[in-house]
Amino acid sequence: MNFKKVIKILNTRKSFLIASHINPDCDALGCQLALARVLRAKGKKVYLIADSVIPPAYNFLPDVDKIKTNISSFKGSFEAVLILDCPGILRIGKVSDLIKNHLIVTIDHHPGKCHPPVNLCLKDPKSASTAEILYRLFKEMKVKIDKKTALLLYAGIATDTGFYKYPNTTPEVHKISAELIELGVRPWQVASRLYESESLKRLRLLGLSLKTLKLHCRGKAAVMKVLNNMYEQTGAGPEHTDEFVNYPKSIKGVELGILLRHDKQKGIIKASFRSKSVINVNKLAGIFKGGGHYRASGCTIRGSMDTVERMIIKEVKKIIK
Ligand SMILES: [Mn+2]
Repeated sequence: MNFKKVIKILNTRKSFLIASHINPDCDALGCQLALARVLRAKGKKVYLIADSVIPPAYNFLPDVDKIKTNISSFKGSFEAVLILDCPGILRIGKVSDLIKNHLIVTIDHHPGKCHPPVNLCLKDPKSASTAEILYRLFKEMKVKIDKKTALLLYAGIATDTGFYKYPNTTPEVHKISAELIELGVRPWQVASRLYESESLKRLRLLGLSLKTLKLHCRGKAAVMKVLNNMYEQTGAGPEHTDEFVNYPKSIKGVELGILLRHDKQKGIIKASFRSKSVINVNKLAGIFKGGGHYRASGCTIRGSMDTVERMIIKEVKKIIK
């Protein structure tokens, strides 16, 4: 990876807008916040923005409440845009309206090309998380990583590797994590905030959703659904469905886990795909103009739940013969 051009932009420009993908995960948010801390320490002006509700599970990330989510009321001028954990403008929602005619840099670990227009694309699909790329960038910049920045990077690395259990977990991932722990991160605290801080309404939503589990393709694919009436019954929302997709994937013999959920936007179904090993779900999501990684991807499809399910299963049957 060539960090030089990115470092030059970070050093010479004075103000930045930092964005990430819609429906942000811990890597996306952790990276936005970590880079903002480092730039602010260098005396730069930084705006953080996201066109999404921030999942309440990530409230423990330092300064996550400083990320502005009201795009239409955003006022601020900046010299460069940094898009993190995302290949470019097609995945950042309405933030794309704010950045026309700006210098755009993307830093990402998803496979495939950056979405134009982008002036500089720093990509490393071999990195398990964007936080891992940022860690290397900070080293290259000779930044002294403080405890809060260490926590933000650790949160991204730990969650994007499924807490060190997905196939992207390399020795390098452990070495970087070890250093972040030496800098003061408490792994159990992060795990506890993420996995032992469930809200009752989220668990009730999960309970209803689990009842919809259905196997396809001789047990090799599993579909789980979250419907509007379940949100109504439990008081939970789409922002509480993070990680639900791991349940269909967790069934023995299932190679492909699928989560279909109603969204706040009417007539839209959000689909998430997870592959245990051999199925490339980045390709599957691509059929529906979505994307992601080899083993984790998603897309948004217009239509009723039944129609969308049929469309997806039709494609899945072509993949799992
Ligand atoms: Mn990521």
